[in-house]
Amino acid sequence: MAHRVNKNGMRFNPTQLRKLLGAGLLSLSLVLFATIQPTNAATAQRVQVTGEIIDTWCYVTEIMFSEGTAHHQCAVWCALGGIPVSILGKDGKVYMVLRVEGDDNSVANPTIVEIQSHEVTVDGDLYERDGVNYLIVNKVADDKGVINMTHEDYGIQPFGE
Ligand SMILES: [Cu+2]
Repeated sequence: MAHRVNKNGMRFNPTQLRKLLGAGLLSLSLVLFATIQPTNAATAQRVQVTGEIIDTWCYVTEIMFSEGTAHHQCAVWCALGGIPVSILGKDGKVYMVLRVEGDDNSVANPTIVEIQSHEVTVDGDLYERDGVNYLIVNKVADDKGVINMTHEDYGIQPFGE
């Protein structure tokens, strides 16, 4: 059997060498993996946001008037259907809500469906990534209900019509 002798005079047979090489590659790849982790990962910023909970699909497409009482029914159905829910902040920014008060469901989240179209003030963690504002709502600090009375001008917008 062929043996190789290392600098310290230790002998390794091919199987031992393969095991050593394997362990070396494994630790090298672990080091590389740790090194190439993205360094620009978004860091959370504690924020308080006041604004209206909106249905992003109708907000973006403008297929139906997307705010206030006129849109409330549609907004609830859109949220239940899995359309991402956001807050249209009084600062003019849109915050995509990823989670509300520890609720793990981001789709058809019952907590957010119940406050759809409401004007709220929330405390949360803001992640700004590539131009998008993502918000993890830790607490709904104030809930004024649906106070944007748009149905007087636009009528009630039924879902799916
Ligand atoms: Cu809608």
